[in-house]
Amino acid sequence: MIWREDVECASPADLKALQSGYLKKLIPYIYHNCPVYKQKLDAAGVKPDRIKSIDDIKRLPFTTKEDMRDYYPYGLFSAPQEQIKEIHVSSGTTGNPTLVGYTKDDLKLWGDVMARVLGCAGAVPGDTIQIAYGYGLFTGGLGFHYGALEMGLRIIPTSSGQTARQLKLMQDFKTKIIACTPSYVLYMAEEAKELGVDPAKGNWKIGIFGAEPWSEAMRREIESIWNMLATDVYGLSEIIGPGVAQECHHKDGLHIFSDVFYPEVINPKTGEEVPEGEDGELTITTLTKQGIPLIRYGTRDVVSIRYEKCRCGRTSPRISKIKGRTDDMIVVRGINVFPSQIEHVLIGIKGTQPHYQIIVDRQAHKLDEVEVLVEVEQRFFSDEIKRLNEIRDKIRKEIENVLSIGVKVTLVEPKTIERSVGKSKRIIDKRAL
Ligand code: DLL
Repeated sequence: MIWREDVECASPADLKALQSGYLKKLIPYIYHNCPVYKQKLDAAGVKPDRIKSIDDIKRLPFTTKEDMRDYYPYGLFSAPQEQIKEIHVSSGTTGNPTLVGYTKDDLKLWGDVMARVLGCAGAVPGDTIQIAYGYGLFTGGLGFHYGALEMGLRIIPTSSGQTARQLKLMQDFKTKIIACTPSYVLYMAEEAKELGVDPAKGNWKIGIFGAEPWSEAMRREIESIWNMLATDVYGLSEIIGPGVAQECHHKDGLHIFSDVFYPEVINPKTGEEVPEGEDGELTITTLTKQGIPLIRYGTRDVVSIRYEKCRCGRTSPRISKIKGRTDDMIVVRGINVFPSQIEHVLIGIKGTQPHYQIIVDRQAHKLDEVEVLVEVEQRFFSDEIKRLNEIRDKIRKEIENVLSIGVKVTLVEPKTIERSVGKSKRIIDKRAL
């Protein structure tokens, strides 16, 4: 079933007319309601009433992750606070988290685009979906929930974790669609086998996996173990959460809902659009959001884009799988981790050195593991072992507090971690992503 066939299969000219109409309304709206954007647009010499077509987007200034942090909490909002009905946050680099707020209409939009995600993956009204993305401040659980409500699915809102129970509910309620991170579904398979459940035999047919990078090899593995179609879903909190792009059953690029999230692929060095098919930073303008609309937001996700029509009939542009990041963020078990967050913790702990390394690994079908090597002053090694353990536990607790995931901390003597002349190598990612 094709959800919103009218826009997803629209001719390029009709799509452009729709986008142009939205942009013409958006720019005066943010200019008059958000002082930060007024200043940015004035500085770029943009007169809101001169915006006539989507092509004028090239004259607009970019919005960055730093802007989100610098104007925290409400600086980038265009709607008054009393109209904000829901708030989500995701981890920022240091200090302030990234905050997003939704008006009632934004929540409706979220439900709509998520219903389109579900439709694109092959769901039809009446299907049963198990939502094993985390519910809470993370946008995964509730985003899928709103979309499933909008489409009329039967929802099993398990959230993440409690794997044995997930597996039981999947069997008892004949789950057809499973939504979670790709690493979690592989982990579930392992647990299933231990519990004597054959993951290849069940009612499940479609998986909607995202929130972290995964490879074609991982897709093949998931599809053969679970005997289901494994599709990729992309999104980020700043834009809306999940609901920005989704693969159809051809699995040949993620359809980006460009009627509402206008994509450009930009060379970060020049600020110019790269030619079709070449890699660059995915940059998105939210054409219809009200609470915190963003113009030309640099996602820092590296993709390429194609505009040709898909075999499924959709004309919406397709982005590649996420090929990397323009910054040093890594995603571990669906959680965004910046090395600077760990650095921040270490700076606050006496006796540690600012030399550390993060090792991320994934044993077959196990969840990602993070080990942080930290150099501590030599004197700790001549002290009692108790002191060494105390400082190790303190570091571990503080890092876990900031990152919200379990880590292993290993203390090492000064000068153990390799020094580099240029950019230091903070992360060793051993996962085959
Ligand atoms: O991860 C939203 C989401 C929830 C997407 C559930 C899909 C499913 P954030 O926590 O703000 O939001 O993290 C966004 O995660 O900029 C990417 O770097 C990464 N990411 C998200 N989806 C994918 C994907 C949610 N399919 C950041 N492939 C993004 C690779 C992804 N990376």
